[in-house]
Amino acid sequence: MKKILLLLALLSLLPAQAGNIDVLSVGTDQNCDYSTIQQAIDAANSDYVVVTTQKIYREHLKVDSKQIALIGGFSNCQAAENLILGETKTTISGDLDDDGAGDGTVLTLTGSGNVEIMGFKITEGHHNTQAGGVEIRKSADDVSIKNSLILANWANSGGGLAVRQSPNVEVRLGNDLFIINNTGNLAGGGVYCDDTSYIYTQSHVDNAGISNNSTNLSGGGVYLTNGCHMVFQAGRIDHGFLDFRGIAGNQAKINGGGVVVNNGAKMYLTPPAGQTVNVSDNVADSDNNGTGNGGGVFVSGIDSVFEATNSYMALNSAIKGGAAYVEAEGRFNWYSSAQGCVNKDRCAYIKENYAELQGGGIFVTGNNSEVELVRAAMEFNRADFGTAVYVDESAVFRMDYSLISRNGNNGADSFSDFGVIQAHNDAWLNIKHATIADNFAETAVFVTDITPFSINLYNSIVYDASSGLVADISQQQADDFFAFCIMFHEDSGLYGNDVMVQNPQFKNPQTRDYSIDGLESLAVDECFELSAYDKDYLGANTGWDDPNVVASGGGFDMGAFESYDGDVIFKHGLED
Ligand SMILES: [Ca+2]
Ligand SMILES: [Ca+2]
Ligand SMILES: [Ca+2]
Repeated sequence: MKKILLLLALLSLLPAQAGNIDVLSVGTDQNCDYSTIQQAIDAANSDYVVVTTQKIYREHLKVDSKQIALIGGFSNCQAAENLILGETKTTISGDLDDDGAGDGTVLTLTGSGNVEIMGFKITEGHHNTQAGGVEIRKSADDVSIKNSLILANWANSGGGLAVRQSPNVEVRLGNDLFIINNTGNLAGGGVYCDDTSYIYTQSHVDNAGISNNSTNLSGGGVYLTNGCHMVFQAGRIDHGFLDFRGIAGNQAKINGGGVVVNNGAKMYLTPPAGQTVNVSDNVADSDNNGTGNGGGVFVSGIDSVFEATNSYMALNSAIKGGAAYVEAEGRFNWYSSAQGCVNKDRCAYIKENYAELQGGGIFVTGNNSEVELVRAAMEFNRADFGTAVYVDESAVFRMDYSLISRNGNNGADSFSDFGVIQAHNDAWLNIKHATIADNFAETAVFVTDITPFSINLYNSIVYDASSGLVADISQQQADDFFAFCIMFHEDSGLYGNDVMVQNPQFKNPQTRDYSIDGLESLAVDECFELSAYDKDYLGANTGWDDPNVVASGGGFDMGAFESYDGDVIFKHGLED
């Protein structure tokens, strides 16, 4: 044992009581204080327990009302007592008898006291009523876990990590924490949280992931319920092989391949500038029996919220809602701040998601269920019905300054691609400053059936002849399709007022640049202010009154992009 003067910035949770911190070492050489981690924990209080990599520790650790730092990764006890970290992590296995089957939870944290964990591989935990890897049931104080791997654990709920009965407890996920290949039999393969706790990655964290976890029911990666809050800020935009950042490659046999947000829980993706969070390659209905919605995210229940800024959802799949499924008064908000984007042209991006039935990108259903997209892009999504979006049963779909293009592929492969956006059964669509172009849907852009619906389309461009008609509605239903200040590719359905059939003069549709050529386009300055948002798709101020254009409107351009092409003097001053 060694007493140290604690001026090290290695850890942050423990108070700096200079000279009062004991360092209790665990390992197999003659300098070690203990041979098991639990012995050191039992002896410690407001101390460091430092563990060597000299063996695999087969223990079910319990930390009850102790304030400690648990640090692995030291090559021997001398290095450990001097806090000189080695290259590898210390393995703690929940398989006590080494027969290949876990026998309990690897690490259980209860009571009060801050606990900080780093430098471990936590594996082979197995428990029916707790997490397999790390179970947190704390009455007070917080937990920090970083530079660790929670790998291949099993539980009924929370295979890797579970936070239960821990009101107001904060669980910080630090850099280099990966929760991978865990199984939750009933819910939450990677992470399960069911109280008013807070799980979050800190703002500097760019290397962390909850990936390749699975469940036999719902929430392959993450299952949040009963008011739990989670913030995740790490990820990637590319698809590197064996890159486990973000929330990727998780599977659920039923709902929420990546994430379930249930019963008043909330999940926020808030990457710092220059980063993104990916929810990608997740699968609902992984057993292919036709039941399983929300490939990336499943949101259900009053006050349940999933909100993402500058994030990236790709290659998720499900029966309904390839990227996201929202029901039972849940909310799904998908925003771009148009600042600090990894890819400014596609900053908040829902791309290449697949639904076997409805809503290739998004499916939303039920009274008071709501989806809002702001400065978002949806491209290359596929489904049988609603290649991009399907809105059902009185749900609300809002969209401002967003782009929907290239969804569908004319019914090729195994997807029918009927309609870009489908609205049914009192669905309510409120779309302002959309640019909907060059999709490859069948029948029409907007598809509905004989049930009531309300489609409100303002200040937008729908230039999408490759999807057929604008809408497949009867003359009677045309009253439910209200359009104002719109440029269409055709107007056979008499869709509303101040509607023109014109080529919007996109700058370069071949490269998917759907901003308008402001010197040629009749979409410039045609509209009055109707959106609550004052920045366009790329973050430019909206409503710029081009002095060269004498239009009937109020300076607001149709579509997702405000043009400054007519501003010869200041043209370049408005870009970044
Ligand atoms: Ca065993
Ligand atoms: Ca299934
Ligand atoms: Ca304008």
